[in-house]
Amino acid sequence: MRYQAREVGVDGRVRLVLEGALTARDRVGVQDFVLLENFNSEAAFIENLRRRFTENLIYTYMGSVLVSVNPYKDLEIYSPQHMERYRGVSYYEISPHIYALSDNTYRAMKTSRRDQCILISGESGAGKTEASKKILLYYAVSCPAHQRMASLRDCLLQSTPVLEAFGNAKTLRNDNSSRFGKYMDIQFDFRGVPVGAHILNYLLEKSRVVHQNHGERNYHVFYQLLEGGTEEQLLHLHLDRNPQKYLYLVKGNCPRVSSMNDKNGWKALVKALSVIGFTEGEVQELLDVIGSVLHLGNTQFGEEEDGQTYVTTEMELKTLTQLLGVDGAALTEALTHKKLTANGEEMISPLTFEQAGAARDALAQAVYGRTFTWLVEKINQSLALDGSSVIGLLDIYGFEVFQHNSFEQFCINYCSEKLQQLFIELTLRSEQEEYETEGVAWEPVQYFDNKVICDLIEEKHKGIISILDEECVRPGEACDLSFLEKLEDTLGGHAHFVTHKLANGKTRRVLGREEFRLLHYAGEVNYTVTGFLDKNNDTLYRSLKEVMCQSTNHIVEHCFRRGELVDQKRPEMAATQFKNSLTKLMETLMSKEPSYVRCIKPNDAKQPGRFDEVLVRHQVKYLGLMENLRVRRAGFAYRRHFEAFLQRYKPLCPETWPVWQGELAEGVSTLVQYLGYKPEEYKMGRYLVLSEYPVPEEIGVIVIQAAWRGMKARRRARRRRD
Ligand code: AD9
Ligand code: MG
Repeated sequence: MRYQAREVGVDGRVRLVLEGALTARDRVGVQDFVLLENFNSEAAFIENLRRRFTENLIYTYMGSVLVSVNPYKDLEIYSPQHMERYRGVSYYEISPHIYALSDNTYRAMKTSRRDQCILISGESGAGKTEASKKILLYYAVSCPAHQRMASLRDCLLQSTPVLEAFGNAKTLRNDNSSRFGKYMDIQFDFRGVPVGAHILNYLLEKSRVVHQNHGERNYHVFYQLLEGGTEEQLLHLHLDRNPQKYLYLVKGNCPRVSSMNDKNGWKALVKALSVIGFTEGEVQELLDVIGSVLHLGNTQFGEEEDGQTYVTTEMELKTLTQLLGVDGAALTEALTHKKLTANGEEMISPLTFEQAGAARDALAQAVYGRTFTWLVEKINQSLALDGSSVIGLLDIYGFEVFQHNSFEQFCINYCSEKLQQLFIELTLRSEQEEYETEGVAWEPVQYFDNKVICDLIEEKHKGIISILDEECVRPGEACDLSFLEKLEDTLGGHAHFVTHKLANGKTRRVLGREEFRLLHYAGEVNYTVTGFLDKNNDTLYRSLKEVMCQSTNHIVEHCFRRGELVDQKRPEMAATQFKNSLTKLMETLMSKEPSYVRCIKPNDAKQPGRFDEVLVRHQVKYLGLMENLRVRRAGFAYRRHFEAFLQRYKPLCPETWPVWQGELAEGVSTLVQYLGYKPEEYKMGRYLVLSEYPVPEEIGVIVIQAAWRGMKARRRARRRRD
């Protein structure tokens, strides 16, 4: 039996009958790639995406994976009425939607009592964050809630504008690019009521605070404050509305973004902070921190003839010390000198002009980065309550390539590799292994396994991160270039690693002497090693930490703990910390039942209605969508243990209802034959029944209802007779 699905549009109109209505299908394509006649053809796959995109049908299924194409315009498909339409409805009854995936995941959590997670992937600007916001909205609005849970719902929704203001920025790829990773656990009680949540944040791109590439901006919050803050607030912070006055905001030469309204962003942020429960005092201190970062950026140094460095911007420094709540003289001293401890004795040594500038930038990054973590902690406090089941939601930075790629892109793209690895692990590989275990005849589908690139980056002793760490602690002349040399020595000849040196001693012109190229699963990226060591070391002079520890601003004081000063152990370096947190994240995700949203970016111009086939084809390729489809098509997307299958569907067949006395496998066979499955549409494994389609549950419901009605009618008739 092949389920005949109509595509009921989100507007409620029937758009197409999948089987048969060829004219409609020609126009809007198929709603599940599994139904594509020519499922081996990449051209047919992309044509299907294009047709749907043209009709504003941005979602398409591939079995239970949801493929989403960024429309770059607001579609009227996310209202509460749309949510209502998707609640409790089977996948195939209505047009594919992010709400359908959210609802199915929710129901799977409730019925199976297994923790779920939704993994959203795709390159920068493909629509991951928008997708995660829609999912969150769905749970916050459409799940059953108690009166007292209303505040939790508000906090959940309001966490987004806060984290976006502080953690998102305009890049060349995306006007609202996430510069941090976010994993959120939404906790539900045994009735399915959301009762709490917890956010984990991953590596914020701190370097953006002090430097932006051309055409990019610093974090939204700075522009929002200058544009939307009240006169009194700006007066108190000694800030001017013109972002051009702040050196930390001018590097990208892009103070305004047409798609962003900073004033409204500020209003949303202030409201969100208040809903989440930030006190007025906390908000004021938070503003002081934001203002202090801008003043720090304008703090300049001069050089005496004897080489001594001094602060030239006295007024800036005065405001800075007021806002940070620290001693002015101590801060000046710490910005221009460093403390060294040798043989138990403390020595003060002056910083050069360049070193003082670097110390200032390191302080700005530390203050901002730690404040961001404090914000996440505060939000978590407002959401904290444990539930019995969890839906995890992962929205993390997407693969990105710029003209100039540094340590940050290296970490972001490494993260993308790990997520792809997880996808392969959980879909392509495990599905195929399951056929073997089940003893089902199967023709293996070939796919590119990016483990080789993950290993190249993270392997102990030999991987790029290990080599970087070693170089960071090597005494003597270690520098970015010596790191590159080490990479060449250890990894030269690796199929996914390239530098300007060729094996025959000649040089490769296309790469600079400070660059290495990684052949990522999603494309080639040239990384410039400049700054790798510093960024990985992520050091802040001890004397600056000491000053910050004494701050009267509670946020700063909380962020710079005295314990840090006495701790002799060297903290893990940035890349290793990131690697370890990703490993933990992968473990968390592996322990849950995954659902996938694969986001596709239709064009690089961020414009609606433009479908760039070359760009889309590239994404379809590296996301492994064709392989994914082949696995689904060649195999059986739906699988159930015999017992669970019988238990659920036995009312549909008179021979298995109410009790099946024989062998489980025999009962399942009887049932599927009764349901009209053709032999090629299902397979019996050792313990599982595998089928191309799920038994449409609504059929079950209708039949059960009919049976009940029949039974009741018979009873009534009997009563009347009696
Ligand atoms: V990054 O890796 O964080 O740089 P994302 O998160 O994948 O990236 P994002 O969700 O921020 O991309 O989407 C980029 C922009 O596309 C948004 O700011 C919207 O303007 C636009 N977008 C994305 N999805 C939708 C949508 N479903 N409806 C309307 C959308 N616009
Ligand atoms: Mg994002």
